Amino acid sequence: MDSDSVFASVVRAPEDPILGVTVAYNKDTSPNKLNLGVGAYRTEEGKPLVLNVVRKAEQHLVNDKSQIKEYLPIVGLADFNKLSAKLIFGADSPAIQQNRVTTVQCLSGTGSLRVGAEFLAKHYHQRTIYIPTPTWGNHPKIFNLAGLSVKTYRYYDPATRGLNFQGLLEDLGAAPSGAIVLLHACAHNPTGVDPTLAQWEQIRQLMRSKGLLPFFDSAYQGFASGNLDADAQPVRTFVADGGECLAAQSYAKNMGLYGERVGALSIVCKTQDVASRVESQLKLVIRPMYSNPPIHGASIVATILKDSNMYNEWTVELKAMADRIISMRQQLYDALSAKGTPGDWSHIIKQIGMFTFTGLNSEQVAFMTKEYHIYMTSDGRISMAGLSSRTVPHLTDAIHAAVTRFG
Ligand code: PGU
Repeated sequence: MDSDSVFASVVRAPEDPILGVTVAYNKDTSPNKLNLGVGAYRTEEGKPLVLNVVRKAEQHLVNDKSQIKEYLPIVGLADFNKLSAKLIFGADSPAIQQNRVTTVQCLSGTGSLRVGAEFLAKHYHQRTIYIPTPTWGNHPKIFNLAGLSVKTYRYYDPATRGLNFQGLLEDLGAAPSGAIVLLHACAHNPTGVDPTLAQWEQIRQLMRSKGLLPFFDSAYQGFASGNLDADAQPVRTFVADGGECLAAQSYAKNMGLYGERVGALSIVCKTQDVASRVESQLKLVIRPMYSNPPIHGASIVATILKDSNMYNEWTVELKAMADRIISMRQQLYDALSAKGTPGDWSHIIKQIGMFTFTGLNSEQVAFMTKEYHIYMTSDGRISMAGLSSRTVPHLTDAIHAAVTRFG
């Protein structure tokens, strides 16, 4: 009997709005089903992709008898941390040369955000964080649980399907001095809308003049433009001014290491001494949470980043993924145009990164899932990486029917 259980009063929680889409997709028996929910890269054949360079690095690790499975230090693999900081801040970053960056290996992007948030909740004087509307659905949950108070700033304008730059400046301008501001480093999720470099510069000036603390979430470096340096440019301009910031990096997308949970948190400080004290406290955050991070994924990343041949091979494979996504945008846009689907769909080719924020409403999404077996998040976001030339016509038919029916 249920009532005999000490957990009888536990109520069923809803599925996660993003990962739950995959759960529903897996239950669907239709041969035409299509998962455009989770942001995970698929090939033209619709299959998950393990990069060749990752296979090569793994082979290299298997053959290397000096590789052991001991515990890593609390902060993770030293090489991985150094190389990760170089990847995001640039090889010639003065902040790195001056040893005022501390980097700790964390459990992918999510874990890096969580460790950073816990550190800020404990040691930073302003416990308010501003996140964009909309943003990745896990952001408010991560920051709330860590004990930060979450507020929002305007970001997306549904009317233009572009950036609400004026609203953003007003909201950050009205934020209390010292507040933390979560910024998507590139390829904003879910909107696919990024500020231009000139707008970034204005954001930087405003934030520095008010002493707002930037916390970058870099989950898509290389996925926006296909170029790792170009995608890191916004972060680098904030570091170049000598100010402080945090950055959470994920290798889930750009190395296809989703399930390896490999990422890094860097905190750029004013001086080497502050950085080393900050690191000592990060260890106290990590130790009771998961003690120390796993070794395999970080070893793959370090192997690739430190070998110039493998690094170059990676950039080629990364560019190919980014290019395939860009070509999917064009194909979907062309197909909707050819079909005469009502509405302006030019945002599909203007937005960047993994996602298109289609503007389809939850009723239209539910219709597409029920009638066409197309799975996506209810906010109308589709993962362009889940699409292929073969499935563009099916998606086009579904969007056309949804828009015509519930226009
Ligand atoms: N930050 C942003 C902006 C993200 O979009 C994601 C992943 C993460 C961090 C965390 O990624 P890690 O896997 O922890 O490195 N968002 C994807 C993946 C599914 C999910 O929600 O975790 C998405 O589909 O939005």
